[in-house]
Amino acid sequence: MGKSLYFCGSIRGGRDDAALYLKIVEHMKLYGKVLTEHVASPEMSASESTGVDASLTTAEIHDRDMIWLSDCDAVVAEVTVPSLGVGYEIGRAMNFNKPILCLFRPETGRRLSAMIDGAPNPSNKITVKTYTEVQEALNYVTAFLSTCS
Ligand code: 6K6
Repeated sequence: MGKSLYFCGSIRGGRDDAALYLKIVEHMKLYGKVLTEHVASPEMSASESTGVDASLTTAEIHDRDMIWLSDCDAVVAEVTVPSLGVGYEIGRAMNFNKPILCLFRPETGRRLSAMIDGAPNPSNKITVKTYTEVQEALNYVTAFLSTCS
């Protein structure tokens, strides 16, 4: 059976990388079901509530996403565009002891939060990888999901 996967990407933090999220999510779908596919949808907007989630309250979105996060096999987060929601999901996923891959593009000139960059250590399952081209990110996703149970 395929894995259950959780993708994190900025929504209200800004949609600059939405096209990139779509490529990562499409690649993740080779390995299992991506529960949060809507995060990569071109219709998802930073300023409006659109799509299937439009009728949900923020509490319903939060509680549903936390159930998915607690049930998933692995988490992939694109962290280049800073997002409170993504940071929150990563922290919660660490508490659930989930394997987490964070992907960051330093060439944008952004500096990754020390709370994410400094999180990996031998006692947890979070990894941070930097990349330039999307293919590098997809290769990291392949390697990561091949090792997750
Ligand atoms: C719709 C439009 C704006 O905000 C919404 C609410 N809809 C959401 N639906 C599903 N997941 C969400 C929503 N808002 C945030 N998230 C979760 O937080 C996603 O899983 C993303 O990984 C992350 C984005 O957080 P922000 O702080 O950038 O919005």
